[in-house]
Amino acid sequence: MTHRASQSSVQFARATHRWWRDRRRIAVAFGTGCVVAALTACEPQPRNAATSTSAEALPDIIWVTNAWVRAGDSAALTGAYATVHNPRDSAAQIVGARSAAADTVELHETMQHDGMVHMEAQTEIALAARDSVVFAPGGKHFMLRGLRRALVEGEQVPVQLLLRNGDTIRFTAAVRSITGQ
Ligand SMILES: [Cu+2]
Repeated sequence: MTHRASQSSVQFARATHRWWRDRRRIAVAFGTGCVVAALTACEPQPRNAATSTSAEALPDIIWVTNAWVRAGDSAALTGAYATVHNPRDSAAQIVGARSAAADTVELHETMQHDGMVHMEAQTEIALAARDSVVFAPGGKHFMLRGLRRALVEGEQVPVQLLLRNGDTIRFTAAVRSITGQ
């Protein structure tokens, strides 16, 4: 009985030692990861030079991924969403948007004040240098007012973003169901 007990306590001690050793290794690996991440964030990047062959990802072109618009009835209002990437070394500003599918497109942000959710129109949305801005339900979005016709799931809707410097960013947004699926 005594012998067994001491054996298991030796095993426990070994296991604990192993755990500490592994934990130190994990800590070291994690520390290295942080340094790499920090460097990546601070250093100017070669901007997709060698890794990307996509025309959309060429340096100095603001581009859009994951663009979609929520299905809606004619004359109704609906939201469009996307991720806008700015690979430039300087900031840019979205100052407007338009679409052939709607009378007007506004820049909106969903906000919470005193537990109440509401949307605020924005005159400008900043795109920091070498950064991306996500437009998503519950956050920044493009509000399409006065749909010229019903938007049905599976369709593509053209959208243009207007930048303060006069540039226009064109993309198409896929119509998704009301639930966004
Ligand atoms: Cu809105």
